[in-house]
Amino acid sequence: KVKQLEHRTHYHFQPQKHWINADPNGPMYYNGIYHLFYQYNPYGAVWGNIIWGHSVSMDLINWKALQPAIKPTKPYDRHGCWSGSATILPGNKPVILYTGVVDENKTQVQNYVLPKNINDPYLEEWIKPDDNPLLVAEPGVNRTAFRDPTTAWMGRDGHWRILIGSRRKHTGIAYLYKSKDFIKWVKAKHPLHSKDRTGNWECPDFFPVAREGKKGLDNSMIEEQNVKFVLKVSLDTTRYDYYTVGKYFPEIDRYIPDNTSVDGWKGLRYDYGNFYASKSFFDASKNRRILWGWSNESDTKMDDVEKGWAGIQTIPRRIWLHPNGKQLLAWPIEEVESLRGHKVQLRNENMKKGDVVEIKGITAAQADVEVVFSFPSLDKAEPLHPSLDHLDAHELCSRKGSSVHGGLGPFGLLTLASGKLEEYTPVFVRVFKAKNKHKILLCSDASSSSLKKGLYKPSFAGFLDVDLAKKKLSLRSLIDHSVVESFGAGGEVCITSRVYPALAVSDNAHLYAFNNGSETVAIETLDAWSIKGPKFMN
Ligand code: DQQ
Repeated sequence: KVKQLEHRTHYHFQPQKHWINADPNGPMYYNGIYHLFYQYNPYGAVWGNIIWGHSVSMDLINWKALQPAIKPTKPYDRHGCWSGSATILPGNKPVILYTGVVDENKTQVQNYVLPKNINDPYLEEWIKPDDNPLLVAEPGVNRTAFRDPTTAWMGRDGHWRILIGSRRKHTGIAYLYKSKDFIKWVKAKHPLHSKDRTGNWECPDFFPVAREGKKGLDNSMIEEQNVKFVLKVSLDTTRYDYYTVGKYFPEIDRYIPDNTSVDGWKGLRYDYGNFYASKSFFDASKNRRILWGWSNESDTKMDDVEKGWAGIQTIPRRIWLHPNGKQLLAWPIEEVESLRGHKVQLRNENMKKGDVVEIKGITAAQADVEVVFSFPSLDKAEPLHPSLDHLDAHELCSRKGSSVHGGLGPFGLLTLASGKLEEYTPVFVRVFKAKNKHKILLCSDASSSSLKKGLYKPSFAGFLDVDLAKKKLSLRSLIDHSVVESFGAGGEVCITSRVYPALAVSDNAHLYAFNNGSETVAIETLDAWSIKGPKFMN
């Protein structure tokens, strides 16, 4: 019981018990209500027996749990109701496409469900029309890697289009299917996109983004002026979501990533930490695009079983195109601020090398912290030794952790820390002088997060591409018992860590700011709030 409670999150979405691989399924806003469906095992805290759990909300923060929306009942989904998406058809009619698993070999087909009663504000019951399955893998398509239909978009020709994730040998593929009536689907001659040596593509997501501003766009707004496109895929071998920003050519139904977007393993990430099988949707009530992601556990299966639950959803994030046009920015939806309670703040506090400043007066295990650090110059940034120059951010972070002294940094926050710093999850910045410009590392390092053995404690990290002319860097962290979700430089790099401290739990958790670099760093502004638990009604 104690175990169940001490690491359970209080304001992140999770069902009362058992497993979710959240794969946010079919998120949508419909007639004033947000719907979230998720991959759920109703019998235990490990993956299996997958059905669609269903919850509804007016604000994406307080949730009401409903009965499961889709369960295996038919020959075409008897072995599992896997991931899928919602589309709102003309006439304001929602429809859900999902993957059904038909046999023990995991043969996959695509099915659809419709609300039983369109006037039920919660859309609680869903029916499976008789013309299912809609789509089976034709010869040449790998039927055990044929899943996760996207939200549909409509082309100029009035035909709907969807993507289905797949692979051919080691090439990841997003197959394109077209339909005039949403029932009869035909595979297009070419996939929308594919990439060799990426393996199976799960949960593809494809959507337009405005070139300027934060406004989100409906998936069918392909003809808008000044629009770019984003294609995200999930790579299952490493539980890794990457995306590219590019151009969609509707006449030939092809997508080509910009040359500033790397396609494949070195691609851009929505989040460099525990974040997988994400999906976005267009929120027509606030004209924004919202991203959900599943944050899996980092402790052992045995721990999950003992806790009685596994898997959470990250806080929904608004996403939009960075003014540089090369990547997305992501920021926790504004509604999370309604949970902010008691606040403390610091202003213009200098931290010399070795200083650790406690942020007292808030519930450090359940908090929201926003901080702007500033520094007088970049001169002390340590040169990046040529032998380290080729390392990716993750590797660099594991070698240059928060306690390894530097020049400009490491500085940042010590989250979920025990009173004597036996445990802490540092979220920090370290600036290196590289060949032509500075390399700015943002790190969320779980390696010191717990005294417990056997946990997965990765040093997650990404590089920030910010202009340091102003000599400032900002950071925000949402802390919730076993999760730390961090946003560097206004959401350029996001990192979610799942951690399970032995000492730094509940009231024994502390929050500090620190500097281990020889350059003095100022906490220009720091605002931290205790976060109240929203309502999760079962
Ligand atoms: N999870 C689902 C699949 C999807 C995978 C099965 C991604 O549909 O490909 O639970 O986590």
